[in-house]
Amino acid sequence: MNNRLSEASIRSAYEAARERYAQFGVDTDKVLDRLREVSLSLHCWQGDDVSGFENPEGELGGGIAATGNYPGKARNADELRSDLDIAYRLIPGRHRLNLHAIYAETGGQRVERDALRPEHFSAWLDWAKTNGHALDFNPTCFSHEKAASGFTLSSSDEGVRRFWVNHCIACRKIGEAFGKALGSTCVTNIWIPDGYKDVPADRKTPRALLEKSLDEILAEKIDRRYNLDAVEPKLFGIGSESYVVGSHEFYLGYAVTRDILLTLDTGHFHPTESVADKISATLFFVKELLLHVSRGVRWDSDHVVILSDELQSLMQEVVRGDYLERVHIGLDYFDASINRVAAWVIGARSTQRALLMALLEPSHLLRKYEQEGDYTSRLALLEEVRALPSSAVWEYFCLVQSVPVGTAFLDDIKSYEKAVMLHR
Ligand code: RNT
Ligand code: ZN
Repeated sequence: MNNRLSEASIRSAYEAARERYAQFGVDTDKVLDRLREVSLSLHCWQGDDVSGFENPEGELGGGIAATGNYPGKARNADELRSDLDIAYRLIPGRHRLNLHAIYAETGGQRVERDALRPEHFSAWLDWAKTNGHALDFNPTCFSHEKAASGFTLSSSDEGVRRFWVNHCIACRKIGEAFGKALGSTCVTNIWIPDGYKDVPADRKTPRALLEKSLDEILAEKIDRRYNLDAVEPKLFGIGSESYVVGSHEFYLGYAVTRDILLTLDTGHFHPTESVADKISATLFFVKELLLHVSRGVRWDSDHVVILSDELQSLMQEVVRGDYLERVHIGLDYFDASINRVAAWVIGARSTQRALLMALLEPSHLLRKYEQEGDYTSRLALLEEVRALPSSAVWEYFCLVQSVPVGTAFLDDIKSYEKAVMLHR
């Protein structure tokens, strides 16, 4: 297959697309200026199936699962950074990195999670500075003997609960250090797996404990310029099918009353529920949102993101509500059955394409029809817009951003795979 397009054909297709969108009053040059400014937060954990460096051979806990055994998984921080460098080179624009606490580099020493400090991430920080990536962060409240009971921040064992509270406190300080050092606010997101496989007798007590733990974690005020806190609800996990302590209602109420961020993971709701619809609903009450762009399939909440209708609706809502400044866009999925660098690139590029399509929407016209009660024209235009040549605009964007156009990014990944990944 020849997957290379000539520069001349990309440019002429763009000119035609520009004219086409101009007929609807949309300025594609302006749209691309806006798209270029949006940073995604790439999740480090796609590169090694959420193993981390604390106990890479250990089992992944928390009711999440990375299935597959595609070769080339990163085994240490240098390999992970090298893989990330390839991924970032194939994604147009400038992007952030989302780290988890288990990606600390402790020089072969066991450092307990409640004792983690910014210096355990100094290599990540240096790399981020050198390569122009800002950082986001997450406490890791799973894959640990103190999480084996299935309860962390809501544990009724005071020692266990304290441990995880202290871990989260340590993580906020690491987030603060990242934000200060890089001059870009770090979002520190708390997700815990706590819940029951089977019907609980007491849904209240674990939630009371979680509320108490979160209040203890957030007791110290941290300058919002450096660190923002977020909490991430989930409907169910493997082994927590009947009850999850940190449910959507719990965290929505918590985020609103404590003035912190709510995280919406697109894999964490009932399959027919629209996460897109939650954007404007929640943003009346929380200042900012963190998105975990993911894809639920059956029981798995973490398939590689594709350019689905759901993803397009999500980005439409972000754009239509003029929320780009209030919505942090992170990715969250893990697939061990395909090339892991490609998984990052495919999901990130599809997210950007959905965003681009949303920015290209003639929203003024659609709104006009809606206000006039002309729902017939609204529907007709929405259908027309779906198939306008956004691909030509995307390909031109890739060209001017000096990243491969179309599936040509695969060439780079295949040669990297051959030269580096397959030797691991
Ligand atoms: C799990 C949550 C959480 C994790 C990461 C690894 O269902 O989505 O965000 O995926 O913390
Ligand atoms: Zn998530």
